[in-house]
Amino acid sequence: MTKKESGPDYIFKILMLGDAAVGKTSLSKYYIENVFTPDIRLTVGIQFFIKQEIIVDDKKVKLQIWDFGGEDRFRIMVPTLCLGSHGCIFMYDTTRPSTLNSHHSWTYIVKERCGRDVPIMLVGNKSDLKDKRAISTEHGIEVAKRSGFTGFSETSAKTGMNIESTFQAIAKLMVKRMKQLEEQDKSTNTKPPIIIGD
Ligand code: G3D
Ligand code: MG
Repeated sequence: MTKKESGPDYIFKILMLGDAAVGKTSLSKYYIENVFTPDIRLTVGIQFFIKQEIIVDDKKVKLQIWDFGGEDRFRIMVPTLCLGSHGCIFMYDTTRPSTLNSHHSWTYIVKERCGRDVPIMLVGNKSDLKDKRAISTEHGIEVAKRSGFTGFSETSAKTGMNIESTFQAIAKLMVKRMKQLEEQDKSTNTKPPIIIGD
């Protein structure tokens, strides 16, 4: 008899946010397919990616990656997209400082809508473009600390650098948060039901 496959312990929704052309779609695609596709057109609205299974602290985790288009006219959708999100990656382009400066308006909405304890990673992409770099790693870390991000990393959707470890890191933070919520639930749920009218 073959052993029945069990499903994931957790299914997490991760929101990819950031200005247009910072590399959100390229990074998501690389993570799912391990390829860099240079001719990705500007994402319109929203695109979904599914990572079937990763293992985090002995838990099976499935990731739904919601890749937001980033165009200003779609910004109005973000508060709604935040509903039910377990984590968020805010991406900027290490060669364009304006893309880091815009994080305030995005992360404000995420914290308001998803909850203050939802993990948000700050991710500087295009780190392969060494000659064009305009934001140092140190500055990125400083902004992450100052602005209340849960984590920081630098990636390249071209070489694949740090992509696996970035998603693994946010998944670990989300598992930790879920375990904490489950514990809280247990401790507040110890009273047995009362039958009225007996
Ligand atoms: P977005 O989804 O945030 O809008 P895209 O960004 O993934 O569409 O990427 C925008 C452009 O940046 C694309 O170039 C893509 O190939 C390129 N890009 C994305 N990530 C990286 C990276 O890490 N390194 C380098 N060198 N380029 C990257 P084109 O020219 O196709 O518009
Ligand atoms: Mg895109």
